[in-house]
Amino acid sequence: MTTIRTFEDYQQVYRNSVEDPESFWAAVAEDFQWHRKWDTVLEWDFHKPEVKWFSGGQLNITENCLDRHLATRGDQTAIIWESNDPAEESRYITYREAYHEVCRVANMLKANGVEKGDRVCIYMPMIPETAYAMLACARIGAVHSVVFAGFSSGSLIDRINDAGCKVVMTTDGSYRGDKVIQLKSIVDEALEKCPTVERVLVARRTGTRVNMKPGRDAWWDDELKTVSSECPATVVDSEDLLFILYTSGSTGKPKGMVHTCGGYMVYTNYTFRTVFQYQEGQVYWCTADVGWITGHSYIVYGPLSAGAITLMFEGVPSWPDMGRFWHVAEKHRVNIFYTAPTAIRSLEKAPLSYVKQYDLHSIKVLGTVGEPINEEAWHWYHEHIGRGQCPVVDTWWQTETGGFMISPIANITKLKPAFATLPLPGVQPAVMDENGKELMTNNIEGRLAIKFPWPSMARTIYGDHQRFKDTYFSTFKGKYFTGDGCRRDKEGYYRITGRVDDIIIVSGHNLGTAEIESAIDEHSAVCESAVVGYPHDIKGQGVYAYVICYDKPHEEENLRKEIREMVAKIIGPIAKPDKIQFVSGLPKTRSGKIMRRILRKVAEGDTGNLGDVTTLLDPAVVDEIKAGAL
Ligand code: 7RM
Repeated sequence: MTTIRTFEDYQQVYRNSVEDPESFWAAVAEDFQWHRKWDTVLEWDFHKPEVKWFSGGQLNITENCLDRHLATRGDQTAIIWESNDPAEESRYITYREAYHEVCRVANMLKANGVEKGDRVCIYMPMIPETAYAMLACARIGAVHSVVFAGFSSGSLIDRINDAGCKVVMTTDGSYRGDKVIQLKSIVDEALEKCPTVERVLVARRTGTRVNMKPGRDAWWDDELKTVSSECPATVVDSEDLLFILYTSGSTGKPKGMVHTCGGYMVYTNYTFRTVFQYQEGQVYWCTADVGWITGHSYIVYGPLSAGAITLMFEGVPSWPDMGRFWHVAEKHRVNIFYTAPTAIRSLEKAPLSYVKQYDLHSIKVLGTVGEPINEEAWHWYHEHIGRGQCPVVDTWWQTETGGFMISPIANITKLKPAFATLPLPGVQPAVMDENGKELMTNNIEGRLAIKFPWPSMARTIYGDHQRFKDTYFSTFKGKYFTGDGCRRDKEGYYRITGRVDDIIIVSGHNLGTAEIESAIDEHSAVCESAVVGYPHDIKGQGVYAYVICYDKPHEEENLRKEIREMVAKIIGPIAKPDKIQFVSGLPKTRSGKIMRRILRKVAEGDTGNLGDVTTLLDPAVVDEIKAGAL
């Protein structure tokens, strides 16, 4: 049994998955099209580390995402596309259309010399062609490396060169709110320093004038004119590479996380269906960009392999106004809505009328991902978007894990605001203390590790297996180290407290920044906060809080006092912020994660060299923060 419909099912399935992981995952994997069944379900050695799932199995993931749906739901919508511009017509692409489009793009790649194993960089906006590009690579056994189209040419250079990409797929330009971004010229600039790239395929989106380098660059629509709309899938091995996706490390160059075909397919499909309890015909919307792992696993591969209707949105939540998400949700009668806490907090800041003017009754399930969600934002989301009636699945996972690891199961497992709650089937978490010992009881706090492999875990860092080992498998012997801190409460529910480098030790007490932030955010005047530690003569570390208010505070000292009391009440006096700086914004990366490194430096009084700030969404906030440092 692998399907979960009740809490008892969950307990039973979870128990089976831990007692006999191989039988469990073999049963899940039965539900896919394989050209050849696997010889072994799992081979692993966490010391090397080496992990192989469904070894000997042969498949093509796109046959599972497309071909197999043609008979059953060929005329059903696969992708709903909503433009950046609310006036532009939406697109509804059926499974059959998607199938032919992917075949055409796959043939275009072949015609341009791409072969099995070649790396292809995809630097494109949120348009259906981007999903086709990913699937087209997979169709012919090429390895895609999607680079978020908000990254600059410098980041693009590093990623193209690290992967040794042969081809770049891009567009003339992209839309983002009221701005047009010249994507092709960013590519041109980058390619001066990318010797491995032989071809650039350019799709039209904005009609922006671009330079086409003869012999290197070709227009996508011209290329497509001459290709067939059928392309037999290249049969690959389970452990062949599906994609590389770069994620920033705390130091050094970005890490190219490697995901392979069989395990990734099985896991993203199973977790998508299980966590959201997806029902045939429902409209599912994940607001992430395909440039992040969330877009890979839960816009493209998970939903399409499950035969779902997946909505792809090109725009931003704040344009033309702060009601855009809710407008789109109403327009397409979205049933499952999945977004990030950072988006929730920014939309919560806008007047409630932006929500109230739309009918959101179609929404049945809500989800979040990306960072710990504070309780206050959780409640706002639950009450105002979910009408108090929809479960909020707080999905904890990572680029490295490929899919959901710890998460509620919609309408089946219990919710606890700010908790990712319980491990999914096959996931065996361990909470470790400072000495590397596993804490075996409940009501404890420590570092989160995973002690058994799961099918979609990253297999290596591209070109640097040693770094993979050092980063993830050296902290705790024989376990995967997540880099996150967590608490396991009396009932065994997990709350992720943030990256462990975000743990503050105040007078010997470990405090997770996320928990303090959550408490601060409970104050009605506070919209968002970020907490870091700084050296403190007596306590070792003190608590420094950066706080954004809905309105500029009149009585700063009073408000500081109230915030301190709030934290004392919720967590305890030990966690009271020593310093509170009011700010208008926080230094965030483009995927919405706060760059605490910068905040830490400012709190330490070291504002000289803040390191690389080029990946920030809005580098200007840094100056304001420096100027107001306490
Ligand atoms: C999917 C994604 C991974 C890091 C991870 C955590 C944080 C993600 C949650 C979360 C608390 C969550 N991949 N994180 N989801 N923290 N609750 N539900 O975000 O590679 O970009 O980031 O994000 O710190 O280690 S990621």
